[in-house]
Amino acid sequence: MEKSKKEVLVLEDILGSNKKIASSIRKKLEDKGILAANLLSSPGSGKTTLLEKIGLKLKDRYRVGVIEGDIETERDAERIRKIGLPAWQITTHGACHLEAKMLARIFDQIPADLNFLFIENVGNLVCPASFDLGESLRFVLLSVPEGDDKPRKYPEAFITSQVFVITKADLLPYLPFDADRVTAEALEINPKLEVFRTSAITGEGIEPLCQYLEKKLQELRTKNA
Ligand SMILES: Nc1nc2c(ncn2[C@@H]2O[C@H](COP(=O)(O)OP(=O)(O)OP(=O)(O)O)[C@@H](O)[C@H]2O)c(=O)[nH]1
Ligand SMILES: [Mg+2]
Repeated sequence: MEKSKKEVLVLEDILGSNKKIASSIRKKLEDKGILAANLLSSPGSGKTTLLEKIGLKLKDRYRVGVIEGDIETERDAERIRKIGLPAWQITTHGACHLEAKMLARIFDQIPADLNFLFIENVGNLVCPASFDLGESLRFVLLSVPEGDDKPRKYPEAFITSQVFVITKADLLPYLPFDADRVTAEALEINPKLEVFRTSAITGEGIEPLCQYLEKKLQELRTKNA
């Protein structure tokens, strides 16, 4: 059903004000040398698990923090705290995505000396794509059990991301998921995507992803120097 003119105007207003808050957050974070990454994907595709694996690798050398977005519960933040990282839970109480104003409300709690700030968005491959949170990098995750037909069905998440992570790669031998085809399709939609395959079970792809993040942090430091 087509949106009415009034609905379109309201949406433009919400996205416009979100963009302003996000731009101010991005400037504050980048000025402090904090690299922020916003993770988008369907529920259960492995966002928190990937953050646990990356966090464990990075935490000896860098200061890492995580903002967790969920509709309800503090479960993901508790998982992150268990591995020794600070985590701030935002519960949206029904909203299917995080908005920049939600981050602005907790911004004072984020230590200024962080190197990496990961933001796990609410599990949803649709709405989060429209809301800039002031991140420097956006990740879209797709897990092997979800199927390899998703990039063209949910293009916005792929168009607006810089990084595409195929998660649960350990399941490739058991499921009809063509990783090469899905990679090619994602790159047709957005040729600039950096593509990684990861598995939390075998550890595949975690090190290259950490190296990429370190490279991006270095680029931010060079820009700030
Ligand atoms: N086989 C396999 N299972 C995984 C992998 N990564 C995560 N899982 C499992 O997938 C399930 C969901 O993982 P989560 O990390 O909680 O997923 P999520 O995207 O954070 O979920 P929401 O926060 O609810 O959106 C858990 O049972 C994980 O153990 C992986 O690499 N391989
Ligand atoms: Mg999670």
